[in-house]
Amino acid sequence: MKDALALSCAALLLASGARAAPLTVGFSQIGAESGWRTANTESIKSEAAKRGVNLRFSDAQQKQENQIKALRSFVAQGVDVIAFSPVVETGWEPVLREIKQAGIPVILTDRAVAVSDPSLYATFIGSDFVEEGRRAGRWLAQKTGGRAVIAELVGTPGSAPAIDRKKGFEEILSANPGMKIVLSQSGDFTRAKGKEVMEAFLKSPEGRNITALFAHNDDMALGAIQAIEEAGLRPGKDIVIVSIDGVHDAFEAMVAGKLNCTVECNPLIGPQLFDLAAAIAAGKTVPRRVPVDEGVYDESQAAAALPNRHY
Ligand code: GZL
Repeated sequence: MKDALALSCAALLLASGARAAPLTVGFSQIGAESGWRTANTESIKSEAAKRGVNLRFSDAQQKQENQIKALRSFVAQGVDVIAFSPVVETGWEPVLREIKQAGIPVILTDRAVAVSDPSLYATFIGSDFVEEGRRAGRWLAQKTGGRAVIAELVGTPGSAPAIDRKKGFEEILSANPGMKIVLSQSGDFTRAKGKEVMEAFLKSPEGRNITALFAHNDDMALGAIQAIEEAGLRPGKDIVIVSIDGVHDAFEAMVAGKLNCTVECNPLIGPQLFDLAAAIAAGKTVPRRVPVDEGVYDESQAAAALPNRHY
């Protein structure tokens, strides 16, 4: 008798569109390479716990093959929704086709993919990286009066933020002939690599003329700041520095006068991610592109903004 009652309750719940069982979401995260990524992971894990979502979380240590393995394991586990932040733009079609074949919807978070078939994912929630690059370029043009000899620390090669931030920054440079990039190399979004590459820049012939640094994320900028100081120069003064993310340590560096500007890239997408996952699992239509709100902060605003920062 009890089983029949339980079955009819579950049937009623399902008929009402409510879920009888908690949502199971498989999430493949890139890694833990930066303060931004740590905050992004925290937002996703804490929001899943708050909503009672059954989260299967995998850290790929910045390797695409690990992400593909994780996505395949989510299919084998029969999760309700798959979400992931693709480390690079290409190489995803085969596994996305397998997921589509299995009838599991896909949400892209943070970074986009380059695929020929847009039906391979349901939606993409993330920032406009081209605009972030433009914002960095516009701020630097205003700060330097359109005259700068620039070193560039590029993000992970082949990743959407590295490709698009460079594109947006160079768009602004094309309108400012007095601003030139003379050195450009990847620091892979990490503090350690950012320091190592900046050390090499400063030892190069062009290094003596650098007046500005554009770093694709704060962690590489913070590594570069250490290298600049160890070379006996003053970061934020001898070399003007603009970076992207808006992490807590960047605001502290601006208060200390060592970083001049950070363009915000909001990692706190947990609430929006699980709103989308629940809607898709309930068969609702969702927007193909969900933007993330963000601004620009420079040294003049850092002290006032720091207490209110959430990552
Ligand atoms: C941006 C994100 C980038 C951050 C880096 O959305 O993909 O990856 O800018 C992170 O800090 O490593």
